[in-house]
Amino acid sequence: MQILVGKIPTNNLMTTYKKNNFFENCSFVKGVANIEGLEISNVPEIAFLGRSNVGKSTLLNAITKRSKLAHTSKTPGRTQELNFFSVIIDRPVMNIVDMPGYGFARASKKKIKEWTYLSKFYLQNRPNLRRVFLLIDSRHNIKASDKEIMNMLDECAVSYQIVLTKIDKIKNQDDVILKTKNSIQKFIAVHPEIHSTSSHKERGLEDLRNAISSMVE
Ligand SMILES: Nc1nc2c(ncn2[C@@H]2O[C@H](COP(=O)(O)OP(=O)(O)OP(=O)(O)O)[C@@H](O)[C@H]2O)c(=O)[nH]1
Ligand SMILES: [Mg+2]
Repeated sequence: MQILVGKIPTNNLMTTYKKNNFFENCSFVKGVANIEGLEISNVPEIAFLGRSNVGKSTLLNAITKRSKLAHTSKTPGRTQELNFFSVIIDRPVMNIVDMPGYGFARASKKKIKEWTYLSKFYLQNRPNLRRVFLLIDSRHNIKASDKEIMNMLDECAVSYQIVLTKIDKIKNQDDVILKTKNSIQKFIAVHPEIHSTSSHKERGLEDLRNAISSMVE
């Protein structure tokens, strides 16, 4: 599809993009339910990954300041496809992918198998994927299912970074960050810096926006 193909902008263009409220130029492109639906793209891409209900879709809405861009829900298993969004400023400059969550026990075995297959295929075969933002609920720390994903990302050398979510729900933010830092030490492809965010209270969002938009430079 035309919309997903574009050139990497130069630094000067990036300055213009920042002035133009980069993330407000983000729109939905398509949902992909199987590997046949994945299209090759040379536009820098980032993805939001994490356990079901961790707040991926809500975070996308928060950073784009568009409350209805991605569908969110109180119940886990809301996002059921790889949802592609694109920041378009004259031409596509970045793709953002909101992924289905893992660890959702109530979905059918068939559905879980399909999502797992599609997600793994996507993560392992995406040359334009600049970084995966791996969201961790700040109340729950890194679980076995997260570690499984981190090992897989390490094995296929996909760069990823931890984003703590829902920090409005915790009191001991520094302790949680320290604990998380300790638990990621033995992983290889993980970015050492941890983002801590609250979509509801708009905390940590500007740092995350800067980290994401710097990837088009
Ligand atoms: N307190 C609080 N709740 C949040 C925050 N971000 C998301 N939530 C809530 O967490 C729930 C799940 O949010 P979603 O964004 O749908 O989660 P998801 O990771 O996209 O879930 P799946 O699509 O099922 O994988 C919703 O009820 C949100 O309102 C936050 O910063 N603080
Ligand atoms: Mg979602």
